Amino acid sequence: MATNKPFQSQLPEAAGYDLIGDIHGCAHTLKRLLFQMDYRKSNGVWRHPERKVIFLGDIVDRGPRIRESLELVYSMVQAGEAVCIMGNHEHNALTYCTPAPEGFADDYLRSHNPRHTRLIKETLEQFETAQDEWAIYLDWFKTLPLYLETDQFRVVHATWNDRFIRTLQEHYQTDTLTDELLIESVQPESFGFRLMEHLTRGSHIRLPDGVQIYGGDGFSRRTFRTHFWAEDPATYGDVIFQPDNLPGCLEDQPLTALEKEQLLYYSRHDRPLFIGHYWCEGVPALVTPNIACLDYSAVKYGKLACYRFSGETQLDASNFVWISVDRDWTSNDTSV
Ligand SMILES: [Mn+2]
Repeated sequence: MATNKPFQSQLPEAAGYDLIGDIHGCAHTLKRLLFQMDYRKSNGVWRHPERKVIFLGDIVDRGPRIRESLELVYSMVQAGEAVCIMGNHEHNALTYCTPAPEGFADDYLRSHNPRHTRLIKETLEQFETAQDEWAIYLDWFKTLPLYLETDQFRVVHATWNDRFIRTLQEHYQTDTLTDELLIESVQPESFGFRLMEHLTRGSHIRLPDGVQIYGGDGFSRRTFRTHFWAEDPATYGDVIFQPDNLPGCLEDQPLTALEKEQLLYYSRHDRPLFIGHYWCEGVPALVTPNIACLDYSAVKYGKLACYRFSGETQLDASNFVWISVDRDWTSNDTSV
C-alpha cells in the first residue's frame, strides 16, 4: 500500500495504517492509545511490528504536553514509523513565527494580534526554555505534506479540494508548502491562501450582518464551518459541521446560489477519505460510508480517536478505537 508518485511524501509500506486525529498536546492520551493498539517504545521510538501511523495534523496548541507530543510524533516520522500531514495549527505556528518580508504590514507573516497570540500561547510557553528545539519543529512543519493519496484512500486535515490539489501537483510539483506558497498563504485571494484555507481549515459560510456565534471555546465567530458531503443541500442546517449551533432560526435559512456553488462535494463513490479538524463529539462514527472524521475533541475532555485501516474498500465503524479523556483521572492530559 505505497504511493509511487515521485513528488509525494512517501508512505512507508505496512500491513495497515492507524489514522490518528488532532492531538493538541495530549501526549499521555496518545501514549495510552498507541499502547492499546500494541505499539511499544523501542530505541526511543513507538513502533508496531506490522503497522504504521498516519497523524492528521494539529499536534500543537491548547493542551498541556505539546512538547512531548511533538517529540513522540517527530521521532516516529523520522524513524519511518509514521507520516504526519499539516493541520491548521502547524500552519498557524509557522506563519506566526516566520518574519514577514519587506513591505508587509506586520513584522510576522501572521500578525501577533491578541486572538492569534492566545491560540498559540500554550505552545510558545512550553518551548520557552527550548528555543532550539522549537526551531527544529518549525523547519519540520514546512516539510509536512498537505494531504496524502494512495490508490486506496486519501487523507487531509479539513477538506479535500481536488482542484486545488491537482494545481499544487501540476504547477508546483509538490505536496507541501513552498517558500512562495507560505507567504501567499497569508494573502487573501491568492492560490496559497485558498489552498491552505480549504485543506487545513475547511470551508465556511459567512453569517448575516450583525450575527455572531459565541463558541464554547471562548472565541466569537462571524462564520460557521460547513461540510462537503451533502448531496443536494438546501439550508444552512444541511451543511453546518461544528459543535456550536447556529443562532436563532438560521438552521432553516436557504443557501443562496452563490453559497451552493462555493460548497465542495466529495462523492460517495470516491475512495475512503480521512479528516480531522472538526471537534466531533460522542462515540466515533462514520460521517458518510466513505468519510471518517478522527477529531473527537481530546483536548476538551473528549476522545483521542483512531481508525485502523487495513485495505478495506468500505469503511467500517468497528475499526474505530479511542481513548476517553477522563476529567477525574489524575494522570490524564487535562491535569497539567
Ligand atoms: Mn484541531
